[in-house]
Amino acid sequence: MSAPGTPVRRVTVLSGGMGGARFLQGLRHGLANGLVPGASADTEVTVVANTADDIWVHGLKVCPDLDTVMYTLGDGIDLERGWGRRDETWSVKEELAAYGVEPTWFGLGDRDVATHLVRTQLIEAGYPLSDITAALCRRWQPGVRLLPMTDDRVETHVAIADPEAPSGRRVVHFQEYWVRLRAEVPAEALVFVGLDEAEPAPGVVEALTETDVVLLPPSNPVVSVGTILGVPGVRAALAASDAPVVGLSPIVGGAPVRGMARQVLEAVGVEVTAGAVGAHYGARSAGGVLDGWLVDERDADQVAVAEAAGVPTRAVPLMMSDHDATAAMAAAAVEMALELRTGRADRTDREA
Ligand code: FO1
Repeated sequence: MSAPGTPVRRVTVLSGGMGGARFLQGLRHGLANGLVPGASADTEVTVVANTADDIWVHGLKVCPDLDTVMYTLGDGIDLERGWGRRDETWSVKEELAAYGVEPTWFGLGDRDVATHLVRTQLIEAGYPLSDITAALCRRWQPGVRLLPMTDDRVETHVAIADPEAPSGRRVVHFQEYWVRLRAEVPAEALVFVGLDEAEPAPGVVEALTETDVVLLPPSNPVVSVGTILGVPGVRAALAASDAPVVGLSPIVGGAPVRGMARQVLEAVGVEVTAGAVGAHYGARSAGGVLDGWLVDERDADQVAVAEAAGVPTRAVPLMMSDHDATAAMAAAAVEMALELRTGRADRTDREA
């Protein structure tokens, strides 16, 4: 923890895929252009990324959220799709389909396949995912330290209705739910396979305790940020950290900006509103994780909802329409963190 008034030298971001990656682009833009209060171009950003979207396909280990952050910040992402490489070709995918090999619904681009081949070879050579991610980032130079939430295998699976099944339900991998089923059937339950046995990857606990600010970007609060928080030891590290934790709502104007937050929030019984998500994360003073919460101006009515749960909340523009808009969101979050930290320091002084 840096003493009050010291600039923000380190920021840690708990990120999913697309939403988190876009937010990180804006944060990086803001830091480089002096737009983030108390921070500078030298501020170090560490990203702890969700790995529960990971899937083994065609014998390859695919890590969608790690790759989306790496490709986005390394300028290799296909901006239209929001995942995978730009200037992509699909010969491998087409040839696999010609053999009738499943899953045909999950497309691996030819350039993307190289990433999965390197990752899989290194896994088979015995390297942990955190070392492998660091090795891949040596090529992509994302400008942040990118850590998987854990080196252990964790996969989100989704229980859906299946009249033919004796139990009336069957479980599919998150990617099948999201990509093949397009999240068009209700997610009756979420199962985070391996999460309870997982350990934080090397550097993750320190990234939460030895930092100046922790940000929860507008990623999915259940299957992205939620899974990171679910890794045993992560919540305890946040609770022990001196760094203020500020989150940004992924629900804007009463609806998820993109992705399937609606289906998974309903699966865990959380109302699809900016206030309910803030309350779901909870106030750190009440055993939750947030010191502050940002909602969009269109959801100003939700400020009272989150504050009723003990979470100091502000309404600011939250549409990541371009890098400047996103940088302004990051600046608002860091500014709130600094005020909360100072406020907390005052409180601590008073208590001392
Ligand atoms: N999303 C799709 O909608 N269709 C796909 O075929 C697909 C393939 C794919 C391959 C690699 C990868 O890293 C991501 C891929 N995604 C695809 C996106 C993926 O489902 C999402 O990035 C996250 O898992 C959800 O946040």
